[in-house]
Amino acid sequence: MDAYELLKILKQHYPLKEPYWWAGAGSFEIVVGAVLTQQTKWENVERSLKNLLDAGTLELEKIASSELYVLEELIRPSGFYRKKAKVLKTLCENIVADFGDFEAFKQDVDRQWLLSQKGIGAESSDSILNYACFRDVLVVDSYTNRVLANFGYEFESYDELQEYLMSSLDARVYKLYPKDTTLAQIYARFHGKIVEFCKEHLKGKNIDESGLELLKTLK
Ligand code: 39A
Repeated sequence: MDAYELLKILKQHYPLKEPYWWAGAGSFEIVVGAVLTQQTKWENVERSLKNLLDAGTLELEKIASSELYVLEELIRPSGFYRKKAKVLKTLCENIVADFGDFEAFKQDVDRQWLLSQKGIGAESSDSILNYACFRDVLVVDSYTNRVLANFGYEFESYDELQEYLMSSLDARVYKLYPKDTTLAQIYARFHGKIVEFCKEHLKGKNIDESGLELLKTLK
């Protein structure tokens, strides 16, 4: 499948409100969202983020220094809250220890550092790199995997799927966007449009009839 053709179709049907799709792109909130969103619905993440915000805890230093049991209660809506609270607190402690503050983290962090953090996998790492740090990294997830599987494309690993898509989103994509649009932003929007498409059209592992109709020109 040519990801450029997929982007062209999704672009017509899924206009996005936010420039990077994920509200709050560039902020610390993305780091928290990227950890909490694993194995749960986005609506549950939003409830946890609101709890953290209301408690005045949605900041790097606050999470790093908060008591684990307090954090657990605040993020309870997003499930697996004991594990996620520990992962999040440890990640924040390590960001403070290794980078000092969030701005330095945004500038200097790399994928290897993120992947070396306990409980942080490829999807969370790439979400942080793209949506918080504006790096040219495409996030792939189970939605992306399932869309491609519906067209007969199977991949052995996250990295293989990512590499395949990033290489077919070539220089042609810039022509679809205003001149000052960055590649990081195009990747963010592509990922966002796939999520929005899947929320509407993915039924289990399969794309429904109206979804297939939208994508009928793809091979
Ligand atoms: N599954 C998701 C989302 N659904 C989302 N939004 C809606 C805005 N984000 C940011 C991440 N993962």
